[in-house]
Amino acid sequence: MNKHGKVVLTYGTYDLIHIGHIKLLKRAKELGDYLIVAVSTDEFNAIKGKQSYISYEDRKYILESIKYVDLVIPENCWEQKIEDVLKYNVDVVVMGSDWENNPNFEALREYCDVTYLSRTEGISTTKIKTDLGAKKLIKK
Ligand code: C2G
Repeated sequence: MNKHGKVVLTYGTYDLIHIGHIKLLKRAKELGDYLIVAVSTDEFNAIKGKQSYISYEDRKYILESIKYVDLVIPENCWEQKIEDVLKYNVDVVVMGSDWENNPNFEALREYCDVTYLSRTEGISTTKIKTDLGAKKLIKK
């Protein structure tokens, strides 16, 4: 808890923000009063084997513009999660169901609740990139 009430924390890359991200953030906020998003830095994305199209600074700016989001912090590594939970007095960590039972999140149950929410089907940053790439090929 913090002065705003129940604190929710979630992690992600949030590249090319889409409806799946927004629905996750909306439902995460509904679980508490204050939503913190730890957004992957470009360097951490490289560790995750991902390269985002939108820079960290711009992904942070976009997330800060979303009405469900109260604070955006950097996600620099896998290991920072316990520190984040303690530092921000987090009550619940929320992730999409593709992370269900992942040890990185299950380990947090000693410190806070952990909840997985269903992923929004039919949309992903990878699908957007693939579909746009394919369309470009067809146009030629
Ligand atoms: N998500 C969703 N529905 C989708 C796509 C994504 O609910 N169609 C959720 C994911 O489950 C995740 C969040 O939106 O909880 C952000 O997704 P990504 O940006 O793809 O995040 P990811 O690369 O999974 O990074 O330490 C954990 C990682 O940083 C998570």
